[in-house]
Formats: sequence, structure tokens, C-alpha cells
Amino acid sequence: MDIVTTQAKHYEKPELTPERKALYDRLDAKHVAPLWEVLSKIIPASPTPETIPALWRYEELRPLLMEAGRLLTAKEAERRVIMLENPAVRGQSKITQSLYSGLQMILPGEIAVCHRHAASALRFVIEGTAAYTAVEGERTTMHPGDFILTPSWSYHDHGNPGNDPVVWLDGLDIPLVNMFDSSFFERHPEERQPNVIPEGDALARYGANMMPVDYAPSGHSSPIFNYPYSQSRDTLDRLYRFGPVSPCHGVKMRYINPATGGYPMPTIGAFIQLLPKGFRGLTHRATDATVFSVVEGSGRTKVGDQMFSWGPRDLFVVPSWYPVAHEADVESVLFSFSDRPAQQALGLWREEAPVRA
Ligand code: 1HN
Repeated sequence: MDIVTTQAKHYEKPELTPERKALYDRLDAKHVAPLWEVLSKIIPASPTPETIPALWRYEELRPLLMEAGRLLTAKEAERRVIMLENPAVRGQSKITQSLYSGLQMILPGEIAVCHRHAASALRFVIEGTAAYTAVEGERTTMHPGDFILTPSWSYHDHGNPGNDPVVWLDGLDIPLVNMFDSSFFERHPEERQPNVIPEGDALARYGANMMPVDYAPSGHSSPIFNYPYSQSRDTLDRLYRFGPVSPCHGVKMRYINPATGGYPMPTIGAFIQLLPKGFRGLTHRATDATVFSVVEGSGRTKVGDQMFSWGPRDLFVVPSWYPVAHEADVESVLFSFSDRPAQQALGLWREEAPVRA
């Protein structure tokens, strides 16, 4: 399907005469400026993202991450992460305009010390089965494909008591928090927070289509903090068999806060989708720039004019409003996250699915 690239008509700038230019210089000296000179730039007719589509191959990143593991400890680094930087905005520690992402590695025997910050975080486990993350007193073991939350201002630490490195994808709303100048950070007095809640408590209490009768939310995020891949994979499998399959998204599910049906965190939403073998998806687009992590399978995604071929553990980013179409050679699973909840809360989110030819 073809992509609509026609731009709506926009306001045209008035002519720049010598007298006008002289006025603009006098305005400039007083730290004021004429709106009409910049209006179409600051209010584009449709999104004009500065970030660009990009793909990272896990097999290229993994050796570099392992070398970082030889050169510094998790404790020295606070968090041993190689950041996925959008190629168009290098040095800004962002993958999209609003989100930060990176690959974090923790070696056998290491811990990542306990701290908390205003930024909300998610983890999507890529490799290794033995690490745990602890959030507000409860630990959870991290398995590949698990989607794990660290809500804003919750104490968290990680550890790897196993024999192999563990790698996960981090997604944080750091650029968004910094846009509001609302960042806070503090260390816990201990390296590890006390383990006061039995493992599995949150999932048992909130993850079985029931809520404690006297449940009262303690914050803005989901009371579940590990959404295990075993459950999400099984759901995708059954829904594929039951149908229907979306022509754009395959079988696509949104992770929820079970107390509200809304997103797990106020600023970052996450999704998991199955693309059937031989799937040829229709082109669609939305205003939430999205980071994808390939869990299983192989295929291709067309983003704008670019075609990204992907396999397990590869990562790619689709900026806002870029047309996207997925294809799968074999049955494939993609995890993704974006700032969709923030945009929806502010009444800004739009989608076009499928994009009109
Ligand atoms: C952080 O706390 C983690 O807890 C990961 O694993 C990445 C990036 C910036 C600031 C804090 C983590 C982070 C981070």
C-alpha cells in the first residue's frame, strides 16, 4: 500500500523587507521575536520528527556490551547500560523525542544498587534467566520476554545470582521528565532494599482477574510489576488460533494496569504482537514514536522508505507518524513501547490505520 505524503497547506511567511528586518533586529536585542517568521516551523501541519528510523542488530551490540562487562563493574557504572541513541540526535541520550532506551547487562554475582528516580522505567528481558529485579520490597526473577515495570519514585535494585550474563532492554521517560524539569533521584541507604514481600505476591494478588476487595491504588502505576512472557506468549498463541488477525498489527495486545484497564504506567505504554508466518501487514502510522524489540522469528518492517530486516533480539525505532508495515517470514513476536499513554492523556494521540493509499 502506498504512503500518503501530501502535506496540508500551511501559512506562508510574509516577505522580508529591509524595514521589517531592521525591526526584527531591534526586537532581537530585547529578547523578543516575530511569531510570523517561525509559525509554520513551530506548528507543523503534521509531525516533523527530528529523530529517524534506525535498527540495532543484537549480534553486533552483544560483544560490545560484554566488553563493557570486562572493563567496569555494575557497581562502578551504577547501571551498566549501552544507550540506544537515535542517530539523528546523538549525544542526547534518547531514542525518540520523549524516551530513553538502552541495553543493560549484569554479570554473575553482580548487583545494581538500590535507588529511585522520578523517571518511570520498563525492562524487557532479552537474554539470561537468573537475574532478579526488586521493586518496593518484592523481587521478581527475570526471564526472556518478561515485561517488568519500575514505576516513578519506586526503589529498585537488580542482582544476578546465576552463572551467565543477563541482558535486558531498558525504556525510560527521561527526556519527557526533563522536558518538565521534574527530575529527582536518590540512593537507598542500603545497597539492596530489604526483601519483605514474597516473590510472586503482586501477580497472585492482582494478576488473576481479581482484585483485593479493599484495593486502593498507591500510585499511578500498575500494582503488577512483572508480566511474564509465558502468559503473554500463551495468550498470543491462543488468540491467533481463535482470530481475527488485524491486517496492520497481526495479533496485538496492550499491557494493562489491571486496576484500571489503562496503561501500566502514566507515561510509557507497552505492547506485544504476533505476526503469523507469511504475514504481509498493511501500512499504518501513529503519533507515538515506538521502540520495537524482536522476541522471536524473522521478518521485515518498512518504516517510511526504509526496509529493516530483523531477527531475534534485534531492536528498531519508528519515529512519530512514519508509515510502518510489518512482514514475517515465520511466526514472529514483537514487543514494543511508546509514550502513547502520555499523548492520550493529553488528547494528542492520533493514528491512521491503515494509511489511505
Ligand atoms: C536506571 O535506574 C536503570 O534501574 C536503568 O536499571 C537505566 C538510566 C538512567 C537513569 C536511571 C535501572 C537508567 C536508570
